[in-house]
Amino acid sequence: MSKTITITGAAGQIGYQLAFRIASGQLLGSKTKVNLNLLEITPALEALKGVAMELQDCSFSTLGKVITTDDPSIAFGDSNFAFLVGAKPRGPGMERSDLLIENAQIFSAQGKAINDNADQNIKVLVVGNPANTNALIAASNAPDVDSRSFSAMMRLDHNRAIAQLATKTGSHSSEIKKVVIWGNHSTTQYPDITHALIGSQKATDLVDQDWIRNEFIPRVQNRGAEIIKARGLSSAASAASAAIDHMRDWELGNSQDNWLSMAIPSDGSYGISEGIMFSYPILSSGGDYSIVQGLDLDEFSLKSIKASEKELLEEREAIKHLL
Ligand code: NAX
Repeated sequence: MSKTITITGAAGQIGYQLAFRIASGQLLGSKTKVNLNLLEITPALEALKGVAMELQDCSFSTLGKVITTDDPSIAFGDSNFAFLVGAKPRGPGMERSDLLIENAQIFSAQGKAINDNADQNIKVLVVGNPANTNALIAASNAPDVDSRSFSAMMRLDHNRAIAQLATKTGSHSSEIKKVVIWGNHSTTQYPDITHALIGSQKATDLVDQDWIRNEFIPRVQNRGAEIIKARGLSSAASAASAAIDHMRDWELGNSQDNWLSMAIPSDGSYGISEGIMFSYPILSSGGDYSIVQGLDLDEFSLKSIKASEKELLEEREAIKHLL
């Protein structure tokens, strides 16, 4: 069996991690051959060639063909899985609205290329920021592909929340279940541990509200900035790892006593406006996902979720001409 996987921005920091992990079988296992279609902007094609040469030099048993290109219609040709990582970074003096619009153009073109060239059952994960709204734009420019095939990455935030809770409680991350990140991949996201379990104990019995509200939540919301301060560069290996976790669990399913956090097109669940790419607690099985329904949300949770929804609605308003 072989699958075609597209990575955009493949010569960038995250792309450089992602390509090798996927090529070595860490996404689809050792029995599936992967063909990699790597997309970059024209000035980065030479660097991308170098990435392809290194991939070749690994002699991975799971790697099939590697294509390098600056043409989205080639990059998304027959693609089964797409990681949309390449995006325009925020430059000095650039407003958030300019960033939204510049990226909107990239993701509308890529949405069209997916529509016209990819496998119709493709799964798309948008990593490039502003990820949720970029995913919305890509989905709305691919009218022949089910919008549920598009998602944005919240898994890094999800993994960060688990790691913080594990450190605080002296437990291992593998013991922690039912953590959720609601909303937007931005500082308005709501990391929620009100339903979380550590082993068989409720997380909220092991940590106090003061820590949750004044340390845990802001720490997870601002972890990206903390990494930049320490490393001088933004998160890359952890982001690539989270991207693989997201796509693998979506395709292969996750343990049904645990939840994922994925930004997916809202269907109105929990009173969130339909259509925006909102992160919910998710269960995945048989290559499809569902939103965990019926959770009790306290007043603080509802307020936090609504604040993130408001930001996503404002982002949608700023790029509505491209939808
Ligand atoms: P880099 O600047 O290292 O790499 C981005 C690459 O994308 C560059 O090589 C660039 O040439 C390429 N590119 C730009 N426009 C393109 C286009 N139209 N088509 C194809 N390629 C294009 O950034 P990196 O650190 O890899 O981060 C990539 C994106 O991920 C950024 O937007 C970043 O903000 C975002 N992140 C999202 C995260 C999430 O959790 N959703 C976390 C990590 C990361 O910050």
